[in-house]
Amino acid sequence: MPNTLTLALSKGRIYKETLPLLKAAGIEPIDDPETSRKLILDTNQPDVRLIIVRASDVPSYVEYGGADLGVAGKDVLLEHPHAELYEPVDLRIACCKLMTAGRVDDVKKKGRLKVATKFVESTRQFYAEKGQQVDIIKLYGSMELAPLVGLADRIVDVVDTGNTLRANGLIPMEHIADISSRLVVNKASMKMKHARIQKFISDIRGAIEAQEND
Ligand code: PRT
Ligand code: MG
Repeated sequence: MPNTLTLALSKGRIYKETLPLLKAAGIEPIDDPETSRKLILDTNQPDVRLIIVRASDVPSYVEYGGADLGVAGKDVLLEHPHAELYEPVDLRIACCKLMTAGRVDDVKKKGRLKVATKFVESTRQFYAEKGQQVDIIKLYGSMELAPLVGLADRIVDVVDTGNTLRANGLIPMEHIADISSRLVVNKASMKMKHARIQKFISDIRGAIEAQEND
């Protein structure tokens, strides 16, 4: 839409951690997506609306113009290496690490590894850079289960406290990347709505700085 800004967010931690930044930038949603079934949320600013999508769908919505802007984890963006997107701001929220992990009793596994992950692109690149041949098994969730039932020797997943790994007898092994969420922008929107988007970006940058000086 010509004069509105549509921002794509996922429910859960990204929504929760983006909200204070939006608020500091003067944008407040009228409905709460955790309780409302609406997928399009109006805000107190008549020209800004939020859409609620799956975390892994944010790059597609923004690349193909379903949204002008979005917030996506770097882990998700790394899975879309050819996406035509601008990534102007590191929001420094939803921080975690992309890591390999495996069973405590299987640290010295020799031979070709089977690696289960939903992060196929990052995993392929990580092992290729090490010159290590592996078999990658694509999963969509609950990666921690794979080594426990013999589906895989290793997983690649995002880790915050490591509690989920530990609770399943797994330990983090190699650090692949530091992850935080990024503001992404549709390329055509950046041209067509340049002034409005630049204002949004500078408001958000101001909100991040204010939060860090708290
Ligand atoms: O849930 P859905 O399949 O729809 O998508 P999603 O799991 O990708 O979304 P969501 O909302 O869970 O995560 C959104 C983004 O948050 C991710 O893309 C990451 O960039 C970021 N993030 C930050 C995390 C975590 N921290 C995190 N801890 N994403 C997932 N986790 C998982 C972790 O894998 C473990 O299963 O949360 C669990 C708890 O982590 P520990 O290490 O504290 O136990
Ligand atoms: Mg999740």
